[in-house]
Amino acid sequence: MNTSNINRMQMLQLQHEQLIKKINEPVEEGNGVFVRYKNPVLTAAHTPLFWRYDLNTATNPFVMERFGINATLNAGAIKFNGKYLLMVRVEGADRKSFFAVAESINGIDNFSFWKYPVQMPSTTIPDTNIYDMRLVHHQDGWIYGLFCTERKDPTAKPGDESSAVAQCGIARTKDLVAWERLPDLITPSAQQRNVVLHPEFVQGKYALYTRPQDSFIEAGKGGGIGFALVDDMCNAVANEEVVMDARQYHTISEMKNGQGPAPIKTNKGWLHLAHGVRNTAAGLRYVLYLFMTDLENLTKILYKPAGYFLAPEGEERIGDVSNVVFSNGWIKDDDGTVFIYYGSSDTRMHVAVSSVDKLVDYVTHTAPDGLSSQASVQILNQIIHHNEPFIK
Ligand code: M1P
Repeated sequence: MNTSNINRMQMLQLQHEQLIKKINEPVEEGNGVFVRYKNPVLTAAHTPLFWRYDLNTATNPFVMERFGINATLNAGAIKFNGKYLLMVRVEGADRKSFFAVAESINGIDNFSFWKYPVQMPSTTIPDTNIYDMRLVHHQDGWIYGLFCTERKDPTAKPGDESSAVAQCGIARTKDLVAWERLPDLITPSAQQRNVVLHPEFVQGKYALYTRPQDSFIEAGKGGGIGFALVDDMCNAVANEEVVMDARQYHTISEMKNGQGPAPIKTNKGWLHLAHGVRNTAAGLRYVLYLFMTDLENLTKILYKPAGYFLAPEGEERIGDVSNVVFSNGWIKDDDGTVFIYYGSSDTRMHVAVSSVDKLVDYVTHTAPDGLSSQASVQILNQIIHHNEPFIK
């Protein structure tokens, strides 16, 4: 061990501390609906050095990484014991994802990881990859984590090493440390991803937002965001899935869509955050959108503004899977502030801040998609006409 390697370790530790403690700043220019924050709240470089390096310079004389972290993305979120907690999808250099909790006292910066990642038990069929957890503190008292469990397709032909099956894994906890794994959700669909538990009982049952899909990537006949009821989360079987937010031609979600985090209850309705996917010559483009459903009839959409609410911008546009924003976590504070956590391009995590009042104003006062160029011009003309007395 020479002095330059001791210096390198000290330098890494200093840089890591500076990164974690970096103060985040709001980006002032915006659309008035939310405020983005300048720095990502989490990147691969935020993961602890004691995960990535052997800190013992006697056994790591070259101060090399021993475990590579590729990305920190698509985090579930919850306020727990007064702290803002992210259940982060951490992806190793080996392409396997796992969950780890990072906490902050203000929700916008200073996120630091708990010492150990989540040791998620498996079912009788071991998971190959787990990701994108939605955390929900349910009315029944448990905190549930619903996530995608991915396994090799047992029907894959010899030589096919990429066909996979996605299903909804379910686990519950009281402390986010010890997890009880429950059997995977069973639905009428071949595969599932983006399944989210509604926080309240509905007709005495557990309610789920689903995303039926024909295959691992393609939603196919799976027409959009579904809704299903199950009797028991310890043996979750949905016999029927109703598509409540259908995909539509020439919209931001013509290829796919999926529920984001669990909806937020407001006095006007349930506020939903979701992602929509469309195809382009440059590949799939993932954006976020909002909609609101009826407080009693959960599958009835009351408001759905046209187009996206938040789309990739600047560095968000580039990463492992470029042109993607994806959210599966938001936190509503008692004062109505809403922290929207989103992953960009399957690489890093960001926060945008808004409020229940602003989001409700946005969903209730933005026109729905008229589904044609002519309809868009009509909507624009109405706005211009309304503004006539104020135009200088
Ligand atoms: O790569 C973009 C996203 O792709 C999947 O989402 P969906 O099933 O809606 O296409 C997920 O793997 C998600 O994690 C990822 O961000």
